[in-house]
Amino acid sequence: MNLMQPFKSELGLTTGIITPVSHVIRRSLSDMRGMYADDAATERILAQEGDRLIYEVYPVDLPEEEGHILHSTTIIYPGRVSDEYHMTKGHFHVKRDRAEIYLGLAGHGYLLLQTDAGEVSSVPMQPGTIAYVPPYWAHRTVNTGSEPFIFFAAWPGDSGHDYGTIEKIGFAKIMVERDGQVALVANPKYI
Ligand code: S6P
Ligand code: ZN
Repeated sequence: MNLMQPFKSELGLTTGIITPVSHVIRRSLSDMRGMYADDAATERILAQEGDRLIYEVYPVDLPEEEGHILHSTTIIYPGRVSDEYHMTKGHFHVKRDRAEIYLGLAGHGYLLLQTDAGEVSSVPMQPGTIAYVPPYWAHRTVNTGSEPFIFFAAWPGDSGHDYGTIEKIGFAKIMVERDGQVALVANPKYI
């Protein structure tokens, strides 16, 4: 057995940054082409304003193996593409029965979940909210506020990430601003 030594990381509760920084995953609008409902709006923003940063992930460096508990923070910057709020790509776990825990640290948003059968659930999140992603649910987070939405996540080391299914079919519902309110509406592009 290869015995790992105990260690710790420091989490900036207001910044969401975990140190030491092993690596940072940055997703810009161009990384999410085709994921927002309004493709024309995506292309307009890219042409007129450039490639805006949508979210960043700060992971703790650990082996992606059974027995470990992977953990990270996600910072979703505020904004919209047309009327649709900034969000993560969203994924199923490759091992579909692997659950996950999210803890809201700053800002406001929603956890959107969807099953293989297309059932959708939405969980509002604010600082202090512990949101549970049960086995078999794809998950995406959305910043519906005007500040960065920051949360901590922990999940089993052997979960794996399946992005392809969501890239192909999308989420059945999207979070948009309608008449100044946050609304969960049918995704016109959902297959
Ligand atoms: C990992 C966990 C989160 C996300 C992160 C970015 O299982 O759910 O750390 O990776 O919020 O979202 P995505 O969908 O781009 O991985
Ligand atoms: Zn996950």
